[in-house]
Amino acid sequence: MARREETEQEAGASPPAHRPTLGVGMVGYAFMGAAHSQGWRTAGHVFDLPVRPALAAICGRDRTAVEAAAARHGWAAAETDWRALIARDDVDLVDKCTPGDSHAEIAIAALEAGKHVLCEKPLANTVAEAEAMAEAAARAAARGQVAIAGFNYRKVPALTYARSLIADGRLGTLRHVRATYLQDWLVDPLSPLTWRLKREHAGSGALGDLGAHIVDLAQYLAGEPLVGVSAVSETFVRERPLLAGDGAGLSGTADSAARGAVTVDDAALFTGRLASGALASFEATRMAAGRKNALRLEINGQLGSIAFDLERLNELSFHDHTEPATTAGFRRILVTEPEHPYLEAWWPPGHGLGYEHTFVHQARDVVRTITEKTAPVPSFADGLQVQRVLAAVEESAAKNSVHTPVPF
Ligand code: SOE
Repeated sequence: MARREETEQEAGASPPAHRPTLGVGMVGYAFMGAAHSQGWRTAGHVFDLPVRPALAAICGRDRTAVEAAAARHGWAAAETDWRALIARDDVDLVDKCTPGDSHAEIAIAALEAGKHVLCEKPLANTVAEAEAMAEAAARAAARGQVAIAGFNYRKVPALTYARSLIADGRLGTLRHVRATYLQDWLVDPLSPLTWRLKREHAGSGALGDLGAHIVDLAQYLAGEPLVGVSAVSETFVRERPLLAGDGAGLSGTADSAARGAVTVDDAALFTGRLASGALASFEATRMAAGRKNALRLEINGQLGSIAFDLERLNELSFHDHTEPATTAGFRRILVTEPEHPYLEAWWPPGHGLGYEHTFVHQARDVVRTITEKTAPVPSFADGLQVQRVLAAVEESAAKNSVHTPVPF
């Protein structure tokens, strides 16, 4: 870590000067790059951290675009070669925000160069890549380096709190996990063929993009792994217009007439079994008209249930089944008290947080993990476990692609 002390001039009015810095180098500057930038920029201002994240350099292939991103998001320098970014003395941690096809190569190179790594989800495009990353992370851990997978929704205070309720036994033995993640940005068949729709770049479609989140959350909240799955998936729109320009956002602008093949799923539905025997169901789709970012979870146990909806992320519904039936029922907990996870540093009760705060919490946790030398969570091993589930889902969906008629 750069033990360079920042000067008053560099630090500005806040956060407090003379704190050592953790130099961050980010690869990628589109949607996730912008979200992670906000996290790194804000964490040291909101949380009382022993070292302050310093936005050392950002990297992208297009010089003009990456310089614009550096200026917009507050990065001190811009690089066009990720190897040069990793080699910089002022970079202690490499944050990977590019498509999955480059995760393994860059993350492993960064770890071997002695840097800490934060890598966006899904950890990789294949199990083999994720295994190589987990092995590199284990070798690096022995040298005191940290490798963390970017499952940011674990950092929603209501979900972190739900995890503690479940770990404390408030739900008793778990019976059901029900998880859906619904978006609608591919409903329009003329929405163009971005990298997210190409297997060679994204690995899979809604499954890896959205399913990875709910698989991770199910395992994180339940505190146990999925041990078997059965799946169906579909690509409803098999050809889409080619992209005009680089299409950094979700959908981008379509070119005129030319079409290309969509090589990933639009939707994946699967059921599974957790190690304890609880049953789980999952639905990940970008074809749910009207649903923008609807991540919903319900978990039922012998003693109670919790329910969560990302579109109302400051709330957690909790039903305590040990209460008299006449008064029991789901009640809404507003997760904005200073005693709730991460809330001690934010606004007074009821003032609420949003999507971007998950990235601030992620940055805070990465810094604390490095400085307090605690085990990284979620680790690359956790990311690998999710990758194995995604691969099992794809395998099962491939077998189920021929519909077996059900006799009446
Ligand atoms: C697009 O579907 C996307 O940005 C995902 O890639 C993110 O992981 C999710 O948090 C929001 O939706």
